[in-house]
Amino acid sequence: MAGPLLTLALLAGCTSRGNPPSFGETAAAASSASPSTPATTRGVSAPVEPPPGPAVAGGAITASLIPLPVLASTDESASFTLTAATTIVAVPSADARVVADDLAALLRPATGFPLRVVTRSDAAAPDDSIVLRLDAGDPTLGNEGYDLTISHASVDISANAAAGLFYGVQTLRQLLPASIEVKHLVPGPWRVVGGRIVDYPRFTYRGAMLDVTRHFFPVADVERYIDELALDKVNVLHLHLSDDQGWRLAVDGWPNLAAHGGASEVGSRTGGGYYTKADYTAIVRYAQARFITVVPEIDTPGHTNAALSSYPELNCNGIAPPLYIGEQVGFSSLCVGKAVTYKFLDDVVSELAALTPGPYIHLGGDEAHSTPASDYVTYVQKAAQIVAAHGKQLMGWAEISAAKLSPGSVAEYWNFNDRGVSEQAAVAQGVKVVAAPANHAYLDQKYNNLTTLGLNWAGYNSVENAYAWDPLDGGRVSEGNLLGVEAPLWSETLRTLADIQYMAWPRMAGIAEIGWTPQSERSWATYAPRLAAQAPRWTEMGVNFYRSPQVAWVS
Ligand code: TNX
Repeated sequence: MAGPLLTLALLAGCTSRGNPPSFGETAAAASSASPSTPATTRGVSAPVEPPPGPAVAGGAITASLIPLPVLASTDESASFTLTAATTIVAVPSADARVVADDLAALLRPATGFPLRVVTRSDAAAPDDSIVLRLDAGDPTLGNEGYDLTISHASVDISANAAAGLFYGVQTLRQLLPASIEVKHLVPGPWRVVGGRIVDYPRFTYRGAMLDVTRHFFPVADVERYIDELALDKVNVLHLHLSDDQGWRLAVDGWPNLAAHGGASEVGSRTGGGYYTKADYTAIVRYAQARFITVVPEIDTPGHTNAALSSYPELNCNGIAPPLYIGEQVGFSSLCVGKAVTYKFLDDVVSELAALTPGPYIHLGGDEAHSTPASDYVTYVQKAAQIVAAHGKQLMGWAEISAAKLSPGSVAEYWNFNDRGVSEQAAVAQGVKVVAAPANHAYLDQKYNNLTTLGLNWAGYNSVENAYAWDPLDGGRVSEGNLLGVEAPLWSETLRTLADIQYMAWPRMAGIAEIGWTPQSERSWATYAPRLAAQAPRWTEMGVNFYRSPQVAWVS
């Protein structure tokens, strides 16, 4: 199959994202889209009359896409229309079949089409089909890349691995009319503009963090957020499962953590909640089905009031503090000198590791202002050994790089006020960084002075500000030092799914694009219109996004 050089040759006519003038072409093509675009046919199908108004989100294939693909070419003379006779073909493996079945399930409610799914061993695309092939054979695509061709006769997506097929499907989804997202029958036509996309991510870690401690969110809310994240090719959900205000996961060996420590949240000693092991497993599986890896966080040695309140022996003074429902940080610490601290940690990590298929266990490590500095280093090194003993890699907030870390560890950089010191301490010992600087990536920071939800200690974080930054941090770190990016959503002020959505969207889409699209190809000027095009889709999906005045939203 096509190797990298052949791929480049095949794409000679493509719009290269490496060529800035091509954005001019893209914009021109987008603005030339009109309702009078001729109806197209393919195979033996009869001509389909376009409805009044644009049938596709814009002329250029990239007009409605987030993240922006690496390479894209538009062929407006060759659109594909989904019909009642369209077949979805998986070639050749069970992995492709799973993605094909999911695609059919996604497309059936709005179209009302049967969309038969078949598995074939040969790569030929029958007319009127969407073909998902696990035979790309192109190493440049990696495990997450895909090669998508849309012609009159078929939509053809090939990839090296199922994740790539899934991302090709998310792109196809964004190319279809927004009403494909609704769960009841709506009139088509279901047309996608012709062309080709060859695409793969910049970073392997493209994360969202959700704080379920300051306020607790039930499984169904987390699953809705996962659905929304998957559309933008986010592949990590970091769950912040413990903090001063609440402990959110049942642990068999330490039942009081959830029973007592799970009862509080900000503003309430009788609210809160926690995930049973079955709940947590349901979230992990739901995410996995969308190629999202869950990274669980048990925040230690600080941010532990809920644990100390549940088991006073973890406190140096042996006294249980009351449950905490305020918003302060930095006042609690596990007792670093006590053996029981490591018995506790070992039990928690053991159970968590058994429930978590992903490689990372995040042990927090932020803002441990009540832990003496030397104790902090001792603690992190012991905690790292515990994580390793359970077959996982340690992840922590970048403060952990004050300790000696093993190479597979990951430091999450949030504190932009330290001017890169904590991330460089990680890099200096060969540890990779996930960039989550609070002044750009924090989704809990207010958009502006009119935002009623959220905090603003890191400054206002407008939609443009959350997009227009480079995770290389002005050259403090190099591309190779970064595992990826993440957007944390802290929940001191957030109580409902609608609150989560309002703070996450549209900014999360920008972080997703930073994680996927090469830095050189990104600009606010070309991003803003594509972001604007998400409005109808998010509306159909029921996403309560913030209609920032920085964006000329498509109505
Ligand atoms: C800082 S950033 C925290 C959280 C708060 C957040 C609020 C970090 C690692 N810790 O405990 O929730 O600010 O924005």
